[in-house]
Amino acid sequence: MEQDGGKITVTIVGGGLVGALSACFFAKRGHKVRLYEYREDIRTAEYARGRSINLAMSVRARAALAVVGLEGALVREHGIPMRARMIHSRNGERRAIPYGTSEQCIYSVGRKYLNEVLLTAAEKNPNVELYFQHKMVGGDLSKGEINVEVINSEGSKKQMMVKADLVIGADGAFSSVRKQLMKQPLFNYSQTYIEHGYMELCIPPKKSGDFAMEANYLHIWPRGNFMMIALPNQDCSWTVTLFMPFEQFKSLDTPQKLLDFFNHFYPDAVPLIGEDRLVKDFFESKPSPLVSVKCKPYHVGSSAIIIGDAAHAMVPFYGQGMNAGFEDCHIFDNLMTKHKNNLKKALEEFSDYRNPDAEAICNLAMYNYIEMRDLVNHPSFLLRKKFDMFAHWLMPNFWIPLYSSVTFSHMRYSLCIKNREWQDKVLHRSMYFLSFATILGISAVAYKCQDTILNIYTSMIRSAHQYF
Ligand code: FAD
Ligand code: EGU
Repeated sequence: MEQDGGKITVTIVGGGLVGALSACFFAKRGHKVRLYEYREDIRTAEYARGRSINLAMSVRARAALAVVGLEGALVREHGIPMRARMIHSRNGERRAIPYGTSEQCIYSVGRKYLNEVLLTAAEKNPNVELYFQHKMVGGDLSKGEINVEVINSEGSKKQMMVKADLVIGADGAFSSVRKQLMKQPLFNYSQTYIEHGYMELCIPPKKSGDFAMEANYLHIWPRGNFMMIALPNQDCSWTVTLFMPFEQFKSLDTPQKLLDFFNHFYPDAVPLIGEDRLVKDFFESKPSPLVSVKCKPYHVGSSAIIIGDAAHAMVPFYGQGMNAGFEDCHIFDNLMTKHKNNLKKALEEFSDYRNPDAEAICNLAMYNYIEMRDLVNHPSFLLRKKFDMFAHWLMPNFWIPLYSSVTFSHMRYSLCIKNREWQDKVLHRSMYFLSFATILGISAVAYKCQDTILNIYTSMIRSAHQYF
């Protein structure tokens, strides 16, 4: 291995959120980094409409950003805090449900801005080189080699081979690096598409330039088999994401059907989006699919690893995809320190340690998707939510609801599930105990007051006799 004084060369595939952050981490360690991104540079591109326009960021992502010194600039100065959910009913009623204590909040951050700041921060290091319009098309990961296709301005393509000590695959849910990993023996892989797709719409600012809805909330319109969610943007607009089965998207094939649908299910949103804008945005875009991907292991020998969505794409119903991806970077950085840049050990431990957690959050997100569809309005589900909040308020360090441990703690995702299972057990046992105690109590009272009960009973029978 060509290591001089512990310094290695790293090839990063993918300049999205996780790839760009990972470049910052490796640059900070003093390694030589080359990053290859398929798209053009979003900082100079004229028009770039990516996936979701803004994202909910919580403590896991923030902790990772803090290590590379970007937490303040990106989150506390740019992000818009969301302290509660605002639930919109069909009849126009709104109800706020706080996330936790007054300090606990999540932040809405613009994806493009986040990506730009991360790329610029990475590029500030003299040991980082960014290559845009460079597409990874193959390679031999066990040798640290990748083949890159360069699309130059005339549109002609050229291939070259890039070799490094370590290849990081941060190329998203449809990862090309993962495609190479699939050739490894004993590599496990599964992917699931859900029947829902998503489409992004927009609520523009008011004429006065202000937010059209209360800012500092994550707005939700739950409607059983479909839902809408809105996050605030820096320019006082809202990005609204509509989640719905593809079949249903297809059935809304005329402006009238679309407006009827919205007036029926989201009446309060129609004037906010505006009828013309709604029709225009809806028919100009098409719904995007949502995929969940699990695989194992994440590495090849001592020369390649996948992180972020490439390793664990999930459905967005926990708002944790990017948080988990940033946490990957953070954990890998700690492992490099722990193993003194020994790649073999760091890669092995990363796969072993991270896989159960990545699969846990994929499962939680998928479970939430099912819950959102089927349970939101179920009384026992709401009761449990209320109980969890109350118990957490009573014993903040003892009873931590599932979403709190996921969103506001650094607890391993797999432990968040274990914690929940423990709580379920305690609750079920207390229920049994409570019903048993109630029956026992009633019997005891009845036994103690036999005579009185008997007296009342006989006098009732006597008085009843008068009427015959
Ligand atoms: P990506 O962002 O997909 O980046 C991959 C990059 O690799 C891209 O730039 C791509 O061009 C490049 N690339 C791909 N193939 C190649 C190749 N062969 N060669 C070179 N480059 C390549 N997460 C949250 O934490 N909070 C949220 O609120 C949230 N909301 C979401 C809402 C929706 C609708 C969706 C779909 C996702 C949401 N997520 C959220 C998840 C989040 O978007 C992802 O987890 C995150 O973008 C993953 O980052 P990444 O860098 O791994 O992948
Ligand atoms: C989906 C799409 C509310 C952004 C899950 C909550 C999401 C986000 C929730 C999207 C929901 C759902 C949680 C956060 C967050 C909630 C969470 C989901 C951000 C259980 C841009 N989810 N999301 N849960 O609690 O923990 O508010 O596209 F509607 S943030 Cl589906 Cl905390």
